[in-house]
Amino acid sequence: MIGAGAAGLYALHRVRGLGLLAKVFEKGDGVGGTWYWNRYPGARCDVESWDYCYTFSEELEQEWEWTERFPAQPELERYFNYVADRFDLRRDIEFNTRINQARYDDEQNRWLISTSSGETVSTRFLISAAGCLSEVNTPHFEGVDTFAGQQIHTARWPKGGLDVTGMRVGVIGTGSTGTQVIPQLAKQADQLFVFQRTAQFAIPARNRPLDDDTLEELKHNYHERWELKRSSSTGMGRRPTEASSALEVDEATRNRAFEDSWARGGPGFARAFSDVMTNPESNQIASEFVREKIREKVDDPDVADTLVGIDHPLGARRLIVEIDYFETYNRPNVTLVDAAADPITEITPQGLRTTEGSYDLDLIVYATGFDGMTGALLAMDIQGVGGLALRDKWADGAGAYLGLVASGFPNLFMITGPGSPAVYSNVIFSIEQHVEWIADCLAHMLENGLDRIDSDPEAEAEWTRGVHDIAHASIIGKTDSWWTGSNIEGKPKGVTFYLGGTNIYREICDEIASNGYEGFVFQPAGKPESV
Ligand code: NA7
Repeated sequence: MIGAGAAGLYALHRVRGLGLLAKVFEKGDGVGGTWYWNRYPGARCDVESWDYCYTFSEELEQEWEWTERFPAQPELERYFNYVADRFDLRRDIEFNTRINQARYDDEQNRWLISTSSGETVSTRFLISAAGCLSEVNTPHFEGVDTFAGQQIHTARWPKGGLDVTGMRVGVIGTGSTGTQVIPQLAKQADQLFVFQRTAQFAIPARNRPLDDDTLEELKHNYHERWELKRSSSTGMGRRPTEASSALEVDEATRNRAFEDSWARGGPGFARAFSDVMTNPESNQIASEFVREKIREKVDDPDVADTLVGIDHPLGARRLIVEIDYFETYNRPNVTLVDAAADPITEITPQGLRTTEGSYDLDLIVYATGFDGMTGALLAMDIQGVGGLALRDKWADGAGAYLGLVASGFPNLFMITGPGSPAVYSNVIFSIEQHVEWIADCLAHMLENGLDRIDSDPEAEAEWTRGVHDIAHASIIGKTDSWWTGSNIEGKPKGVTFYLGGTNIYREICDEIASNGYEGFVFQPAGKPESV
């Protein structure tokens, strides 16, 4: 298995349960994946703690006590460490080890894996739990190597922290990460310059500590919440609301609903009405509401204009959940630079230059995101049948049947791979669904003497077409962002995750399995196992 984040930990647990020998290779020196790497100040999950956790063990849910509505990185890292110990997972994880190459050997029907420690490992099955947001994107600027100060990507923040007291700091990027790190750095830095290329919608988190009553209710409602997660289209354990169209109600009613949703905070803002994500007129009304709220928070009207100069519909990019972000621009030590109107041209020994200005800096922080969905897989040299490189197979766009197995890459299961709901869902719940489906599939193979699974190219092509068709019909498919791969130069553009809903996706996966794994091709065990 590749990676000891949320997916790798659970996959190890389940695969062990089948009586198979398993080993996880993890490039970091600890567990937690995203929550191991992203330790920048302010790093916090934007899914509520009671949703962003495993459900496979009721004992685990009953034992673990979340402290906040939106858990911060240290708490999440503690959680994954707790899980690793609770299920005795560490003994089968090789830390500080990156998989450089995985090559399928047709003759032996085995994957031959080369690791950064020089080891070569042969395995029948390979499970990628490499993550959808783990390959860092650091854009290349002219002169980057000449900078005399320090440069750091947010996902590579040092474990011991970084004291920026008295520093002149530049932050590039105002996505979810930039929005979290900026208010924290502003408190310490002497001067903070924020380079914003695309203004974005952000909703207040209204984070809060969880009191005893809430915790007790959460534990008490474990089964109900699990059912709700399964039946919801995003894997969240919320009770469905009877929202109407934003156009069906009068203005006062509409405003009240938006105000209520705004007061509740969190990523569910758009659910105030049923059609914010589908009807451009409703979306426009919601967007204006948010713009106005942002304007109210910012003292300088010019700065406010730059922050609300948003060029896409609300929800077309991942909706940001913020804490004190917009208020940060009222601080005297914070300057917002409109990097769309005045783009960054180069890094200099002293700092950073834009078309119209130059900024002397001690530290440049890249909150510039990730090569999402496929980046981590393609960072490895993965070769399938006949030496076909995964990079070549996906040169014009990534896809895998159900997002689980890419044809020509037998016995390689991809947890939250391209073609599955992955990042457009409560990802940890999607991870559980994938791991359970894979474990059932492996059990089926073991019981039936099958030792090779591949996907049928036609079934894969049809599935991938369906994924694209749904994306084309949605506002997400029409707006550039990491969701469409357009943040990475040379990457084929397009949404690679399934937007049809996690509940429907689960039904399809289960139906395919119960129909004898339609669209997959198995081969009976033939040759004796090589050691
Ligand atoms: P994002 O959402 O991809 O944001 C990256 C930010 O970096 C975004 O504001 C980008 O501007 C900016 N960026 C990237 N390259 C450049 C260059 N060359 N110049 C200026 N600005 C640049 O990554 P995050 O880490 O914030 O969030 C990723 C996900 O993690 C998030 O959606 C959650 O799911 C958790 P752009 O918008 O491209 O103009």
